[in-house]
Formats: sequence, C-alpha cells, structure tokens
Amino acid sequence: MLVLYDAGRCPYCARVRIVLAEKGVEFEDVQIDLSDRPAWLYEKNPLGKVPVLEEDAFVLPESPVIMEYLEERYPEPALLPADPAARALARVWLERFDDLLGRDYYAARCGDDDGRERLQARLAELEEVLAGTPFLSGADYGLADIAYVPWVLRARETFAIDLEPWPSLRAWLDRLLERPAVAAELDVLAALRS
Ligand SMILES: N[C@@H](CCC(=O)N[C@@H](CS)C(=O)NCC(=O)O)C(=O)O
Repeated sequence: MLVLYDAGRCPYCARVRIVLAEKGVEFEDVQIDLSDRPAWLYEKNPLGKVPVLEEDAFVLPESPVIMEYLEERYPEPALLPADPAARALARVWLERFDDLLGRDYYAARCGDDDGRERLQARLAELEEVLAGTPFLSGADYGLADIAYVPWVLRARETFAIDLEPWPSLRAWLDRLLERPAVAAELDVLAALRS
C-alpha cells in the first residue's frame, strides 16, 4: 500500500492528496507534526520536508515529482493533456510556481511589509490568465490547476483575501471546488481552525 507522509496544513501535501483522490488511489496517511518532526523523517527525505510518498523500498519526495509519478503510475483519469505541446505547457506552470505564486504567498505568510500586496498582485495575474481559459493549462482541469489551488484556497480561507476583484479566478476556484477531491481540502482547512 502507498504511504503518504503528510501534514494537513501543508499546501504541497494538498497537491498530492488531491491527485490521489482524483485517481481513486487508496493510501495510508501518516500525519507529521511539522513543529516536532520525527528523526526518521530525515531518513526518508534528507530535507525533512513533507510530502513524501512511499511504497515498500521506494521513497519519493517533492510534490511536483510525486504528482507526475502518480500520473504515470495511475494514468486514469488523465491529469495532463494528451497533446505533447499542451503537456509541456502544463509543466511550465509547475516549474514556475515559485515566481507566479509561491514566493509572494510566503512573503504574505511571513508578514513581510508588502507581502499581502505582492500576493494580491500574483492573484491579479492569475485572473488575467483565467479570463481567457477555463483551466490553467487549457480546456481541461489537471495538474497545473492542482499545483496552484491549495495556495489560492489558503489565501481566501486563511489570509481572508477577498477574491471579489478577480471574477475569473473566483469562477475557476468554484469550478475546482465542485470536484470532491478539491472540496475535501476545505474540510482539511476547517479542521485546522477548530
Ligand atoms: N519542494 C517541496 C516543498 C515541501 C515543503 O516545503 N513542505 C513544508 C511543509 S508545507 C515542510 O515540510 N517544511 C518543513 C521545513 O521546511 O523544514 C515540495 O514541493 O514538496
């Protein structure tokens, strides 16, 4: 059985939880307390970070790599486009995550003076993209959307950033939340608040 070393509050782990749920893959969920990480986690990932996926002797860190591994190992339902060029463009979204959202999200989370404004600027850029396409990598939902949605959800739910100024981003989030795999993440966030 697959094991996921996981933390509810971790958006990188959320990516993997969503892919596993979309593909209907059963797994054992091992929650890691990030404020008191067990020493053995470093044997699985020398960086001591989650997510880590494990199956017998095979141990895999790094959420983009895990997502792509799951896509290859469990091809149905497909979460990358069939067309090679479209697949490559979906991968560009994963590759550029830090520049396009991650860095400024963490600036906001760390309370940098201009962090919130910087995060809002990144959300405004996503709005521009999503005004022209239903999903980040085109006509179909997939890994690119899954790679970004945990942070957009946390911006709304945890940082109370009102998405009102960005109707296309809001509509994209609503479309994603119609999917049980993504909606389950709202429950994860609610449990963290309780
Ligand atoms: N590049 C990693 C980043 C994972 C990551 O930063 N996870 C955080 C939790 S959200 C973590 O384990 N932090 C512990 C630490 O930084 O020491 C990935 O994509 O999986």
